[in-house]
Amino acid sequence: MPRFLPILLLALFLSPGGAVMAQTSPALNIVPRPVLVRAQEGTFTITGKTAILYSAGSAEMKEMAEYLADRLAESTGKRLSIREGADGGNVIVLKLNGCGEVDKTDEGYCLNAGPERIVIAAPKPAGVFYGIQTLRQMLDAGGTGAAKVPGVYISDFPRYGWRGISFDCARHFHSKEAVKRYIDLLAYHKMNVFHWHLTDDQGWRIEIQKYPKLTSVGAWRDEFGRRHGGFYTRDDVREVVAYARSRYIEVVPEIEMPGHATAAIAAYPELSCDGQQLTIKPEWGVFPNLFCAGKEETFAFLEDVLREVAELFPSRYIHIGGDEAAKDKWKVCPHCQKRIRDEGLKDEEALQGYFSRRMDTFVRSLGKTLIGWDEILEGKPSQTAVVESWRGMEGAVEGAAEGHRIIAAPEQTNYFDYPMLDERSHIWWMRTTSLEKAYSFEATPKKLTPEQASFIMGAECAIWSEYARDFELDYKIFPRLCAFSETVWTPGDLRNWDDFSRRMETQLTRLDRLGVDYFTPAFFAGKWTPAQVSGDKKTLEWDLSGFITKPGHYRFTIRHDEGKDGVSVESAALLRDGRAVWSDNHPARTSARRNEFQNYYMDVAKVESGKPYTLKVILTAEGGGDTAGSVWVRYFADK
Ligand code: TNX
Repeated sequence: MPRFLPILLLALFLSPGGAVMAQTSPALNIVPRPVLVRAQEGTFTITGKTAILYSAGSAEMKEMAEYLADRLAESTGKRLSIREGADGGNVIVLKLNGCGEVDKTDEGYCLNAGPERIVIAAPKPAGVFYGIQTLRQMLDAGGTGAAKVPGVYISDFPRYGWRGISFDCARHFHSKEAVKRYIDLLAYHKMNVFHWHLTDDQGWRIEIQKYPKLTSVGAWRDEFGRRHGGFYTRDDVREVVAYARSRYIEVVPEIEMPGHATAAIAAYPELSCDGQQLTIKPEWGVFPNLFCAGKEETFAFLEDVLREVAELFPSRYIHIGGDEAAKDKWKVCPHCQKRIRDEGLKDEEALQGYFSRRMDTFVRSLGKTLIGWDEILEGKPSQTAVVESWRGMEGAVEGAAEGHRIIAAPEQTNYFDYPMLDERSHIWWMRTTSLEKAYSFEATPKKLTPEQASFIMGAECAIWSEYARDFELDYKIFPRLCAFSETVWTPGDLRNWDDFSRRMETQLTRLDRLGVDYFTPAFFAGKWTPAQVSGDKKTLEWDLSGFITKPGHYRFTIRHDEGKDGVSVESAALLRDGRAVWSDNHPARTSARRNEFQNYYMDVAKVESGKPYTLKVILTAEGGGDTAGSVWVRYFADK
């Protein structure tokens, strides 16, 4: 008898007969937590003879059966046979039919596991797909053994229909393979939207046939002497969309306008107000390079682009960004000023309203619905426009009051580019978001009326990639994405931080199995004291032999801890056997703000074991040398 059975039977006994019960099995530890989990007698064992059965006559269900067979082969090493039907012993049955409560949504399912068979039933294929994810998590639970499923009845459905991530592939390009891997990880957490941030100041990442320079020029930049960039061809996009679709994930493209447009303008300078030639820089922030709202050519260009985008993405939506558009250039542009006069607009803010209303009309003419960041509210967009609230939840409250549908993505809890609390930020002003804070997110503000609340479609978390190359994405996204997935799937009254953190112990072993390099604290490698650094420039060395053990990426963090003075770092180098194998000579400092730090990244192609590795840092204490600090190391596997 499984260890948890007595507890569950007790819970079952205590709960009112027939009612939907909320308790979850301690040994299953599914994330996001299902609506109802009830233990049953017996255990199902997957053997070489187990077959997967699917509803007759459905090509989609056949594909689903194949998907399940592929995933089970990964986790159990056994490739199961597949056939049509619903009967038989030692079978996993996937079938399309209703099962009570879950029928209220398009994505609910029930899973019934007994000694003879596992049945996953759902009114729609998406539900069957989520039942499969639950089954995968049961098999990946580590402790239970990869081929055994405890007897259980699960009835489950999502709280929100929009459960997404906003994924920035513009600041740093992320390979198609990386994108597909995240799509799989989203599916594992029952998420269904991949909001693809494809254009920004630092890069244009999608091939547009009519404007080849967007990618030949706009997709590349010099990053401190190294060429960085890349883009997705039309075939890449089709491949990603199809891959996501087979995992019930809608890919929503975002083409930013009028701001965050430097890369496009670098390719086609005539799109800006002053026509100046720009270069794409590897610097972050808000830039004044907007598409010109006065010239008709700009609109013709953007409409051409969106026409191609609409053709490539079957999504019902197109995201046009709209955030952080600094209006300096519009203020002095004769074309924009003429537009303001001709259209009787109040000012440049109203001009952005004009801009987004025009794009809204065009997007609707393509048969799609526009989404914009909460800034678009200032321009009074049409009623159908969806508002994505990122500057807190004010945009959600205001937008819902005005009758707009809402996606909640408040930066305070949902931005996973912000460091975890215990890591601290290397930029003193940057917010931090702990796992617990991510878990506390609520997509529906309490002050909404029931009617307003019905406009909340759901939510997104976000990974902005100014500071994230491929190998660092896992570390930022996980485990916070697990918390997020539960905030959008699980009913609010079933959410509980202690219960979640307990289930996360199992979930982390699953992430290990999936090769996810989730957040773990860096290792302490050494420190400096005021006595060591006061006075002139000093050279400090710390032994890192114990840390540099395998190829991959290493991050060193030089951190100020105590004292009123900062330090200026002239250079950092890694020595192997006394000789530099890596160095970074760009000046950096950690100011006296407590725990401010500098990160350095080193790519190690090969490690010579047995040789001593030393980190050598040349630095000068500022002021009177009242400063103490420490050095931390973390390893990142290649992704
Ligand atoms: C704000 S969220 C932005 C992004 C940045 C992000 C950094 C939003 C609509 N705009 O452009 O990458 O902050 O966290």
